[in-house]
Amino acid sequence: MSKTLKRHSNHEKGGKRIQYTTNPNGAPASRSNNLTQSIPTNGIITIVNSDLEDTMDLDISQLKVNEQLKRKYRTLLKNKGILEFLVMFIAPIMSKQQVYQMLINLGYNHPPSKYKSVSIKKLVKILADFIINDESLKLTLPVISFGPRYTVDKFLSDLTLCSRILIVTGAGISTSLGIPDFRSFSGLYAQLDHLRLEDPQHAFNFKIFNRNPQIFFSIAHLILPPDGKVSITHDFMKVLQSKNKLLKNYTQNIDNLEVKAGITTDKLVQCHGSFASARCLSCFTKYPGSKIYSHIQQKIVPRCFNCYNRVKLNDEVSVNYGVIKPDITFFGEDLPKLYYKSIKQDISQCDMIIVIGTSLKVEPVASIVDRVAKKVPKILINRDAIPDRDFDLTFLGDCDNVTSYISQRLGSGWKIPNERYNPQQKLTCEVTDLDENIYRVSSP
Ligand code: CNA
Repeated sequence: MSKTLKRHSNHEKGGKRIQYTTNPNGAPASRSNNLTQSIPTNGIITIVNSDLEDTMDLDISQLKVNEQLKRKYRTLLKNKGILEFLVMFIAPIMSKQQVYQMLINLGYNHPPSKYKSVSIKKLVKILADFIINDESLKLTLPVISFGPRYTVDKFLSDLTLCSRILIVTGAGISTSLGIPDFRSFSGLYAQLDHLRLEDPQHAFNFKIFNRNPQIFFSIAHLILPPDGKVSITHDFMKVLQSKNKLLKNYTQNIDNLEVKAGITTDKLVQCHGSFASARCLSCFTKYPGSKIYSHIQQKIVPRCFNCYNRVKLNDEVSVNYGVIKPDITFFGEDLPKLYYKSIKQDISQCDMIIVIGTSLKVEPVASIVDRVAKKVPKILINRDAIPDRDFDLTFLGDCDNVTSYISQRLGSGWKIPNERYNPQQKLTCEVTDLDENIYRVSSP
C-alpha cells in the first residue's frame, strides 16, 4: 500500500478548536466549535481580544453593581474555586466594558476615572488580582506551574551545550539570495496571476503537471538556484555542523543550497526533493539537474532523448511523454523515502529544534515541531510569527540578521564564514510580546 501521508497544504492547522462563550452579565459559558481557544499564560488571563472595540458608548461612572449577580459570582467562586469561575464566566472575546462590568458586579472598586487609561489586558489583570487577593472568598488557589520563561540568554547558553539540534528550514532562508518564497506578499504565488490558476499551488500539482508541463516550466526559472552563493543562514547551519551540534537539517527547499553550503548528506533531508537531479517521466532515466537548467531558464519543457528516439513519424504520444521533471516533490506526490526513514528517530533524539524561514503550511513537515517532546526547546526564526504552534522562543526578523545576532552574541568562535556576514553589524533584539516570548531582531 502506498503511503497516505502525501505532501499537502494545511491552511487550517490545529483540528477542532473550542471556544467558551459567555454572557458576562450572567449566563454561564457554553462551548462552541471553530473559534479560537484561549490559553492562560504566566498566570494572567490572556483571554481577551484587545483589538475588540467597545461597541456601546457607556458612561462608566454610571455602572452599578447588580446585587443578584454579585451573589451568584461570589458563591460560585467560594464553592467551586477560581478555575471553574474563569471557565464559566470569562470569554475569550470580551470587550473592555464587559470586563469592567464584571469587576463592578464582583463588588470591586476601580476608579472610573482610570478606566480610559488602562488597556484591556491590564484591566483583566486588575480583575484577577482583586479575586486572588480577596480574603473574604477564602480561595485555595490552584497551583499552576508555567515554568520559567525561556529567555534569549538561556537559548544562547543551550546552543553552546546542545549537541543534537534539529533544524527545519523553508524558503525564507534563501530569499536574501533573490529566490522568492511562496506565500509572502511578494512571493511566487503572488506573481502567478497571469497563469489564471484556480489556486497558485496548482503550478506545483503533479496531476496538472502531467496534463500540462508547460505551466510549471513557464515559472520554474523564478526559483532556480543562483550560482555559487549561499545565505548567512545556510552558513550558520554549517557552523553548527562543524561544531558537531547539527543532528539534521530537514529542509523544504528545493534549491539544493544546503549542499552548496557544505551540509553533508548524512545531516540533510531534502523533504521536497531538489533541483539537483531530474528524471524522465516515461523511461525514468536519471539526469543531473543542471542538464535541464538552460531549458528552465528559457521556459522550455525538457524532453528525454532516449524516449524521443523511439518515437516514429506519425506516432501519437501523450503531452507528458518523455518530459524530464526535476526531482522536486509536487503536491500529490509522496515525500522522499529518506524523510519517513529518519524523521521518527530524529524527533526522539533531538535536544533542540530550530525552525527557520517557513510558514509551516505544508504537511507533514509543518507538524514536526508538534511531535518533539515538551522538554525540548523549540525556537522559531521567521519574518512572521506562527501563533498556532507552540514555540518557546520566537525571533522575528530577517533570518540572516537573527543568525548574525546569535553568532555575535556567542563570540568569535561562532563567526559565520559568509562574505555577507559582518561581526560589527549593529543589531538589536527587543521583546515585542512578553506573553508569547517574541523578540524582534533588526538592524537600526
Ligand atoms: P512559504 O510558505 O513561502 O513561507 C516562507 C516563510 O519565510 C514566510 O513565513 C516568510 O515570512 C518567511 N521569510 C521570508 N523571507 C524571510 C527571511 N529573509 N527571513 C526570515 N523569514 C523569512 O514557504 P515554505 O518554505 O514555508 O513552504 C514550503 C514550500 C516552499 C516548499 O515546498 C518549497 O519547495 C517551496 N519553496 C522553496 C524555495 C527554495 O527552495 N528556495 C523557494 C520557494 C518556495
